[in-house]
Amino acid sequence: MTKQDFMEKVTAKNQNEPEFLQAVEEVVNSIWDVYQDNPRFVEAKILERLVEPERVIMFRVPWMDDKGNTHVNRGYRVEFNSALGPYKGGLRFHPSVTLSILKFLGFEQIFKNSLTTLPMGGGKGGSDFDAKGKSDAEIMRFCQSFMSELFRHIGPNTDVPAGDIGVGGREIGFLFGMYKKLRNEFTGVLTGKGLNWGGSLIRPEATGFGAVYFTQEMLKTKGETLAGKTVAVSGFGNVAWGATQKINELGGKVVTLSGPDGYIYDKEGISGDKIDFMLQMRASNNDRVQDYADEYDVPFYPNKRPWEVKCDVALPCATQNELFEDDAKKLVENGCICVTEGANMPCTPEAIKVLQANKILYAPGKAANAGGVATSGLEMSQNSLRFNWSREEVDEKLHTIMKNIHDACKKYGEDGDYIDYAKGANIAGFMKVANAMLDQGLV
Ligand code: NDP
Ligand code: 2IT
Repeated sequence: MTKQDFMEKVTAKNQNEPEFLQAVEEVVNSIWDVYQDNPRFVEAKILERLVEPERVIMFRVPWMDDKGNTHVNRGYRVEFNSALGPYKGGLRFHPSVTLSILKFLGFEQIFKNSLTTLPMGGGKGGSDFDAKGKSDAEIMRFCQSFMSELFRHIGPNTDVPAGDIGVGGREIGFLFGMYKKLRNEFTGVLTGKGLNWGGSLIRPEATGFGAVYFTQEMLKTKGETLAGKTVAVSGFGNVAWGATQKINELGGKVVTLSGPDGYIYDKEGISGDKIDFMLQMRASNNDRVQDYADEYDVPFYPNKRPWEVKCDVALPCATQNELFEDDAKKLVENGCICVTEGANMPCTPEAIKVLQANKILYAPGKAANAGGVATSGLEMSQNSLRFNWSREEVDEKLHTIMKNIHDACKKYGEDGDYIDYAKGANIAGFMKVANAMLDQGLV
């Protein structure tokens, strides 16, 4: 079968799932040659099996608002692949959530989790719930209703959800409380838990820290560091917050943040109290980055993306498909040398082509943002040990994992004087999962 035949079959089977097909195509393009070079994989139809989730759970989530009105949302959990360990991956609560988006995220998670070297399979879940304007009590009732179905399908050795867009510490708390009540069990069934009830130090910062550690490793290959560099960040949520902290620590300057409403430009740099203000914006559920411009009297550009700003490094940390071909061209024109994906699949395939053709350092999310799930893996280990590591211990383990992911991508992606990190990440992630699937027979 040719690559085109394969993609045609997957497309026919998964119509109306553009994000999922985008993620599959990207992986298939990278691994096709390696796949063909391993007849054992081809005979066992590893790729055909890999693109089919092991299980998809879809359920009704009814809840009542503060005024007594009834609402119904749709809940999902995509248990994609358990060759390397229990299904592991976040929950996303956002009105844009569809099965296609959760399948793309679950599919990416398989390779990402494989790259961490920790024993975790791939999964993702969530709901089309819109937290905008909701009270804490409404969010709690929604989370409780969501868990009153999900609890049947998860467990510390089965499937371990965590946060993603719209799901942070508060939501994990409400979800955990309901799981514990229904199962009468205090276990490590979710990660991103509060520090005094089983959470790990550094987990909130981990995705952003990890993306910056990965950036440091990439810059090192060019004899560069983050000191004195201007960085454009998108989003203003959990990942953007962690990344902004670490960039400041390493002497870089973050000049932008963005939301669905536009972006802000702070030429003095986002540091100190301004980083804490990001937490306030995230918790306010009002979907606006403009609040930052109002608070600090800096320019706000409505309905625009931050990639038109002159920067050395760009860190998309908001959502999928938020950096397009034209944005990539602008970044190149403005002298940007490195693009690190903090979000999952933020660059479109056309944008990636532009970055790679111009030999810009480019790191795909499944490698660069793996620090979040890696630290979730460390949280699971601590829960099993019934013991907590110190901040320094977790940070050091995270840092080592990110360096190792960088080196694994380099090993499989090095091509002359350019490292194709996307290809490297896909091949390194795939090989482990494919071999594990072969070992475990036709299941
Ligand atoms: P948060 O909910 O904390 O923040 C998400 C940010 O992106 C918010 O600023 C949000 O604004 C914005 N956003 C969401 N949708 C859109 C949109 N359609 N257009 C523009 N902006 C948007 O989520 P996280 O920081 O956790 O997640 C950000 C990205 O990082 C996602 O791609 C996620 O999958 C990825 N990621 C997260 C990890 C984690 O551990 N949390 C780990 C690895 C990757 P608003 O909410 O107001 O819409
Ligand atoms: O996309 C991701 O890797 C996450 N949202 C984190 C998943 C996790 O299980 O910590």
